[in-house]
Amino acid sequence: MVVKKLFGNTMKEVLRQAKAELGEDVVILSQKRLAGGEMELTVAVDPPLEARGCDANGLENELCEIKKMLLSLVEEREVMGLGKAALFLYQELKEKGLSEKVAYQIVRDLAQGMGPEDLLKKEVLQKELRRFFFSRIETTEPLADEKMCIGLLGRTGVGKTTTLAKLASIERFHRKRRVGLVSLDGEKVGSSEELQRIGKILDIPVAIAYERSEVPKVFELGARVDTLLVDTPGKGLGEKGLREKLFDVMTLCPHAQFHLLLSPHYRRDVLLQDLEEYSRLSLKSLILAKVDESRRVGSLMDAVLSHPIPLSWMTTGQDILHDILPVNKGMLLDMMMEA
Ligand SMILES: Nc1nc2c(ncn2[C@@H]2O[C@H](COP(=O)(O)OP(=O)(O)O)[C@@H](O)[C@H]2O)c(=O)[nH]1
Ligand SMILES: [Mg+2]
Repeated sequence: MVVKKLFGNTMKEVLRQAKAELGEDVVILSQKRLAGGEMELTVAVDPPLEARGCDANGLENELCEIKKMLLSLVEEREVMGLGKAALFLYQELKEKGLSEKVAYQIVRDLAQGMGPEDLLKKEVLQKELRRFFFSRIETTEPLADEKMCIGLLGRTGVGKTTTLAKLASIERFHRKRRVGLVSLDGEKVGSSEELQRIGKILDIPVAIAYERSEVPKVFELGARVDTLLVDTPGKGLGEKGLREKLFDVMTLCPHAQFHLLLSPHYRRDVLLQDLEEYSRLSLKSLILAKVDESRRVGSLMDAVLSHPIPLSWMTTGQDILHDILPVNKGMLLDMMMEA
């Protein structure tokens, strides 16, 4: 599901714009008149099948696989056409955990700007690889001075609650803001005790919405703080009405931003599955979690390079006061190539 906000002078005008951009099947999630008189409409629509990649069933799935195989054969032939050095690099990148598709994109990009003999020079190659990474991966700094509502998404165990505690600590102690922690994850055993513990350590209010009906009450906390941090359960948007709870959050906090946590712990197909599941919401950034636990970040970088979502933070340990830092692209590239 794609969620989008549109603006215009009248409801009719915005709706027309929504239908023109997203098709007749748009569902209206919320509408309101802004202080300046403008209308704001939040709508959702399922992306068309072809935009969802190879996730159709049966025969279509098989055709998709065959298409992918053919493409990779064509790519391998083309890499060979770029010379021996390009082929070595292509194979090395694949060994580091990158997919054929991304490895080919990199080699083709590098070979375009370099002579064949340059590809054999280690230093030139490293410099060019760095240039490619720095130009292809965007970063963002989500912490702003205005009121914020930050929701973290991702599978169970990826590090959402710990990362929220780290963000709460930055907001509370470094940026001296009023912080509140709310959770939509009322199911996980011990999750409420864990949140209460975090709330106590950081001296911040904590509230949990077990049911959808409790969301508005719990989000009243937002009025008393500068930064509201939102924890979520980790079994996908379909779990116990999470999607609907998140829609309510978007209505209650129009400035809400969502971030997806990915970790090098997981295989590439799992990372891509999470990206597909959660990018149905509009994601502000990806957070790379637990990069201290595995130096093999190739699959993670492959997933990152396959989606145009910027990166924000990376987390590097269990200490909620220290182990988070803005994404460092150079460090990630070094980790990938040295693994
Ligand atoms: N090594 C390491 N462990 C982490 C990191 N972030 C979280 N953890 C640990 O991973 C486990 C699951 O984290 P948690 O925040 O509960 O995950 P959640 O289920 O997504 O909320 C806990 O034991 C955390 O202490 C990190 O950056 N590095
Ligand atoms: Mg949790």
